[in-house]
Amino acid sequence: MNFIYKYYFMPVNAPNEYYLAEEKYKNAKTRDEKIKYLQEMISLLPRHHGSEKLLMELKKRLSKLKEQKESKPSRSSVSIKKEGAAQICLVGLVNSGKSTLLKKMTNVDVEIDHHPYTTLKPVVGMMKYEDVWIQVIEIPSTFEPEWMAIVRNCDLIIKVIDGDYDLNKQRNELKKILDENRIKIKSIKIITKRPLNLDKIKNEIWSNLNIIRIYTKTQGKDPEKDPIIFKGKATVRDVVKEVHKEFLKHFRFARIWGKSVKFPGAQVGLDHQLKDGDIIQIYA
Ligand SMILES: Nc1nc2c(ncn2[C@@H]2O[C@H](COP(=O)(O)OP(=O)(O)OP(=O)(O)O)[C@@H](O)[C@H]2O)c(=O)[nH]1
Ligand SMILES: [Mg+2]
Repeated sequence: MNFIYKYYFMPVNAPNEYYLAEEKYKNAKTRDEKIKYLQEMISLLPRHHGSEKLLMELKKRLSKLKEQKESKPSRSSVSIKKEGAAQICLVGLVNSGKSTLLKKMTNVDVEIDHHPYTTLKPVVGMMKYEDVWIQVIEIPSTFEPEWMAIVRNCDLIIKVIDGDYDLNKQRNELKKILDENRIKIKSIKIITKRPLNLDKIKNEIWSNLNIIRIYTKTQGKDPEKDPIIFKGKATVRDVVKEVHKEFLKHFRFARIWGKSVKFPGAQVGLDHQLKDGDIIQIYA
């Protein structure tokens, strides 16, 4: 995947060996391997004006890697524990503005810099949407297999497209990367480095997550503040099971207030399909 460098830097006319080393570097699983191939890349890179910037970046990466303690890849380091109502991943080419977007969405303290590859490990933030939290993860643009495993497991991908560069080229590159990693997860696009309407983005994310929030209530009381969260679809049966499995045996009917019924407090059975925001009172 040579495009990352080719795309952002002047052509360096590197020999094929350089790109082979780069490929090995990208596929390297351990820090030692990465260091080895990065050193190879540095030694193979021709020295001229057009390659200065790239050389500097490679050296910066090498010193960062050397500073890092060797950590054995383990399953626990691969997955990030899901928190909140959903997990979404910011996937974009290097320097496209992922960290800046993450900070705007979640206020997390993340390093933002004009140097490429500032983010080398996934960064997690929590974004509030109305009364729920959504976990947002920046995926490093090295697209290493362990990071792509996180993407494969998330609920929605945000393709981060740099508004300063060729949009189509980036879309194609991202599609290629996701295809290569056999990732078929629903995605939306955000173009960065342009005026950003955060509320609009949050609404778009929410509507693509297909999350259903259901608020239970008991007679004469206000609905619970914290909703029960369902993905995709939810019936009264799902809610009853969630509240207490025993209730299923004694279930008589439920009353619903919200979008799934024609009038407030309508009486429904176990198979009734609920909608986001519905309030339910169970009679058992
Ligand atoms: N003017 C402007 N600059 C931006 C915007 N978003 C990002 N940048 C700049 O673009 C550069 C890269 O931003 P980051 O947010 O670090 O990008 P990234 O995709 O996280 O970068 P890596 O982690 O290195 O892949 C920084 O210099 C940012 O200040 C934006 O909306 N407007
Ligand atoms: Mg970043």
